[in-house]
Amino acid sequence: MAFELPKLQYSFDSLEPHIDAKTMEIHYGKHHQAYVTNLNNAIAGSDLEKSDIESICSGISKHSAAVRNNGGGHYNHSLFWSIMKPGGGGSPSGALADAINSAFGNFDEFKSKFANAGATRFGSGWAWLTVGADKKLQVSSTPNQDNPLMDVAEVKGIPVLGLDVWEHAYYLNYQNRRPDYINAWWNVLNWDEVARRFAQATK
Ligand code: MN3
Repeated sequence: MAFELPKLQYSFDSLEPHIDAKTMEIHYGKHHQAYVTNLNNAIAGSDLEKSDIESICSGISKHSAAVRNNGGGHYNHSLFWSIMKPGGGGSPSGALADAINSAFGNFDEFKSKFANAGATRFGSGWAWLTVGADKKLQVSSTPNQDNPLMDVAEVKGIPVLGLDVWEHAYYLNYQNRRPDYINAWWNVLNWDEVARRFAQATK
């Protein structure tokens, strides 16, 4: 069973003005599609065709660079679309809010730490909020299309929130102003989905 581009649950223009329609169209339809196509090509005829994407990531050191880059790209973008929504933003509640306060002091401290992880990631990569082996929340970043599920990641954990800081995610609207993109991105966050992932990762 080949990997497929997940269906986007909202229209390209519905995250405006924070993320513009053209960026969404190209990012989803061209970039993510290319990761899916190239991943399928890279695993064609191998046992990995029977694996799920999480298992492929967790054993990534055993696989080719093509599987690492495109498998990571597929997992990361699938997560990214799901944790955004039109009219999102605000702040988390319940167990997720408690865990954020416990790990980072308060929500603003968390936002600042996460934004800094994204802003200071040199070149292309991702910022992450993950649940570690101790079930506590942690902030980290990864280069390229790596992610915290991968056995090569410096900080390993189960991702509940990820932010794409590749230039292709923001350049049309924000040019070189990555911090402005990160600032705006909080307005489209789907905290219900982040909370769902947190509950799954901590149960
Ligand atoms: Mn991207």
